[in-house]
Amino acid sequence: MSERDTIAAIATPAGRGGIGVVKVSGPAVPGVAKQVVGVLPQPRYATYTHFKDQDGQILDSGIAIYFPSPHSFTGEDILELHGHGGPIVMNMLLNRCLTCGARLANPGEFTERAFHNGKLDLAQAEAVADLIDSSTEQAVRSAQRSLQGLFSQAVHGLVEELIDLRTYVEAAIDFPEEEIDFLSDARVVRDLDKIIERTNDLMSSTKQGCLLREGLHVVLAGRPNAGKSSLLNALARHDRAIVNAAPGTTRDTIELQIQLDGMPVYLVDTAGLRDASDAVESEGVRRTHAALENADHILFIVDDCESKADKDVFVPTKQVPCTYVFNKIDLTGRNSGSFSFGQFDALAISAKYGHGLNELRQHLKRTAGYRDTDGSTFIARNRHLNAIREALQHIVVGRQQLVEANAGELLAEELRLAQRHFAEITGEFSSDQLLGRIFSSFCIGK
Ligand SMILES: Nc1nc2c(ncn2[C@@H]2O[C@H](COP(=O)(O)OP(=O)(O)OP(=O)(O)O)[C@@H](O)[C@H]2O)c(=O)[nH]1
Ligand SMILES: [Mg+2]
Repeated sequence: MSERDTIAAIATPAGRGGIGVVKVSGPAVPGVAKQVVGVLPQPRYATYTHFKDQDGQILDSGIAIYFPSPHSFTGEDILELHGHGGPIVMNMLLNRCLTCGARLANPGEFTERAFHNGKLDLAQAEAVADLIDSSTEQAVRSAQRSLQGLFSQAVHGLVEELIDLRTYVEAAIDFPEEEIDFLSDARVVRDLDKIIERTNDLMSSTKQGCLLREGLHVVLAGRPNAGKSSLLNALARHDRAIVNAAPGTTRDTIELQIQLDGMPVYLVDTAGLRDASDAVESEGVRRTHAALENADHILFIVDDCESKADKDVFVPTKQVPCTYVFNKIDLTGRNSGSFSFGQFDALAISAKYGHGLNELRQHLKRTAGYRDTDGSTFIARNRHLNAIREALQHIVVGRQQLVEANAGELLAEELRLAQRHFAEITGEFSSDQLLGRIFSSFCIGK
């Protein structure tokens, strides 16, 4: 572990701005401050000062703030130098700090140190990155709640209940002479059922949190000329893709992001599915299939003017929601709205005139399981969802062991494993490999 190193990085984005900040964290901070600023600034006070190079020449002027350990973001001594936000001047200031005993920080290293020093748990550390990367206002608010610890508290609450139950079950196993016949005790099953219910609740809030972070990938596929590009433009409310009466207009996949009440949605327009007439089109069709592989939801667009025989041309190869969208109802006179089409949900719309688009938006939200966010939504990652799923699985199996086989030891073991999965979320039980992967996905200076 190189935790005793002193690290430095530019904390503000690359480019030009009114101010830029170089952040230094670690035991060499007082030394760096004395060399660059001349003195160690008074703790937590904004001190206007000159930043000097090794020859005593002024590099820049700005604000220096010193946060002594342990009351800082990382828990270590931190020095922030707020100078002018130009790329060259910022680099000169950073290099100056590097020659005074700091080394360049790795991606996410400030947050990683905060985690190791107990300032944040893992879910909160991830929320720092998610907050910065948020693409909707609802995602920001939810990331803020995760950062404040709302998600971690929910997980801890469940872990507390698991620990209580484990203590009871393990005591009964260890001291059989006490004659607590816990196996026939209805309390255990009752508690287990309560924990299962609460885990299910947590799972559904976590799913919502994942949607806010990851968004929903919706692929628009269909035959040439069905109106895929028209629908993309209508949903995006701007003229992004070329629309033309000639079939085979779109050849490349076109992706853009919209939001539906705070849920980020990535729309992918694709080349129409048919036997391609040239090499470029056939590459386009290959890309359509690749996009379909990565879809969370497929909208299969059908020209409602086509004869019935031509309509049923698509069956997804993957287990994802697929909705048939019958377009151009302004020409056929069909009413907008939803109905069933074989095993699929279907909607009737006119991309050109906007009929049925609200129903389509609601349908996408509903099938994704997205609720409008309220004051309790937190941001989450697929990693968290998987951990909760695994934990739930162990609890359910443990309950089964108890009810069907009277096997108290096996129940105790399943509860222990469930607890471990919950602990992966907050980082109390996480491998170095996982931690490395998480923090290295941050940017430098975070
Ligand atoms: N009347 C009517 N015409 C539509 C509607 N949607 C699309 N069109 C027309 O249908 C033609 C094809 O539309 P596009 O959006 O380019 O269709 P596409 O599915 O993207 O076609 P390719 O890119 O060639 O696969 C254009 O002339 C559009 O103006 C609709 O709702 N009503
Ligand atoms: Mg098109």
